[in-house]
Order: sequence, then structure tokens, then C-alpha cells
Amino acid sequence: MKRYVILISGRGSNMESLLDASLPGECVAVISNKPDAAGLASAAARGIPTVAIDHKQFASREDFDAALAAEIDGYAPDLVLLAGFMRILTDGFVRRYEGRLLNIHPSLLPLFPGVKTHAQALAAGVRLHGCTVHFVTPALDGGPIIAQAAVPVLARDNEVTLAARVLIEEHALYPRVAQWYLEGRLRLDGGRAVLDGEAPAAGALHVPAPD
Ligand code: NHR
Ligand code: GAR
Repeated sequence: MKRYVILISGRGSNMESLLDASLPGECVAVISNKPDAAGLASAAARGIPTVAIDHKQFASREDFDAALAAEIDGYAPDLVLLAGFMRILTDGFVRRYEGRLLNIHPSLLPLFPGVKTHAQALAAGVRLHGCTVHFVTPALDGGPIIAQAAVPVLARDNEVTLAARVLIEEHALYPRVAQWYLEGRLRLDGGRAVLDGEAPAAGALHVPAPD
């Protein structure tokens, strides 16, 4: 069975969706850069070893990333999943885990990288928004895209209502992609995400819907 580690910074709802998905792998640790992350308690309640490594205790990003990598390597994971992890990672860290480091980002990349993605989407006036799972590379939110889920943006949406609609799809998408990886069907190959046995998806989402 493959082993995976989840990195979080806060609430941990994506982490919970992964832990509750009966994935064909073992979650060997949940690690947070914030000692007060609520997700640490819910991981511990599920019997998962938890660790906090407070980035504020380190003089530089390099020092924090070295401590984080040393901790991760102690668990010898096959896969590392960023789930609401809010620290930009150094190139050295990202290269160490190249091809086995995934992130879920709350926008349809390459639109709206970085933070405040729902506000960015509302300001841009897009009719479709969503989430993306990608391989992490040094370019922030710029790594090869594995899978995306789209939701409509409705006329009366605000950041809260839109984020909630996207989050529902994050919770469906990320466990599915993690399962592919743990089954050995998904890999990074020549800068592209390759999924064995990819099925064609039918139909298009029109927003607003045609009458
Ligand atoms: N690191 C690299 N090198 N590449 C990526 O693609 C990464 C990454 C680290 C995190 C997640 C990402 C997201 O999904 C992620 C992808 C944090 C920030 C950020 O600005 C931006 C993107 C992401 C995560 N962080 C600030 C920082 O100074 C802190 C912000 C805060 O604490 O609120 O690190 O969006
Ligand atoms: C999620 O929407 C996740 O996609 C996003 O933060 C939220 C975390 O919620 N991630 C980022 O913005 C990464 N920069 P969670 O802690 O409940 O999973």
C-alpha cells in the first residue's frame, strides 16, 4: 500500500475529504505550518499522527522547508498532498518531491493563481469558476494540470457563496485524483500530467443555462 502525507494550514476540510474517502493508501501523517490549525485535531481524532512545524520559528523559507522536508522524509511517503497549505515552497523543496507533490487550488487555473481566488473571479466577471488539482512545480500554481471541476457563478454570488460551491467540488475532485495516483495510474511525464485509462467526458456546462 502506498503511503501519503497531507500538509495543511487551517480548517482541513479537504484533508477530511481525503481521510474519509477510503483511499487505497495509508495516510502516515498530517503536518501543519500553523500550530493552531483546526485540521490537526480532526486528523488526530481519526488516529492519524499529527505534527506542527511553526514557520515563524525559522529565520528563512529555506530553513523552514528543510525542517519540513526532514519531517516528511521520516514518514517515507510515496505522495505528498497540499490541502489548504498556505506557505509558498522553495524550489529545492519542490524539486525534492517532483512528481509526487500535488495541490488543490480554488480556481480554474491558469486563471487566478495565488490567494483570494473567489474575489478575483467575481471581480473578473467570469461565468464559470472552480478548482484545479495540479502537480506542484516551482512556478506558483503553475504546475501541470491533472483535473478540474467547474461551477457556475451566479448573479447574486458573493465570496462566501461562491467559495462554498467550489469547496463542494474540491471535496469530490481531490480524493478522486489522489486515488488515481495511489493506484499508479497518474504520473508526471515530460512536464505533462498523464492518466492511464482516461475516460472522455461528455457535454458542456453553459452559464447562464440556455432557456
Ligand atoms: N509552492 C510552489 N513552489 N509552487 C506551488 O504551486 C505552490 C507552492 C506552495 C503552495 C498552494 C497555493 C494555492 O493553492 C501552493 C502552491 C500560498 C500562497 C501564498 O501566497 C500562494 C499560493 C498557494 C499557497 N502564501 C503566502 C506566503 O508568503 C502566505 C499567505 C498566507 O499565509 O495567507 O507564503 O493557492
Ligand atoms: C480550500 O478552498 C483550498 O482549495 C484553498 O484553501 C481552502 C482550504 O480549506 N487553498 C488555497 O487557497 C491554497 N492557497 P480547507 O483547509 O478546509 O481544506
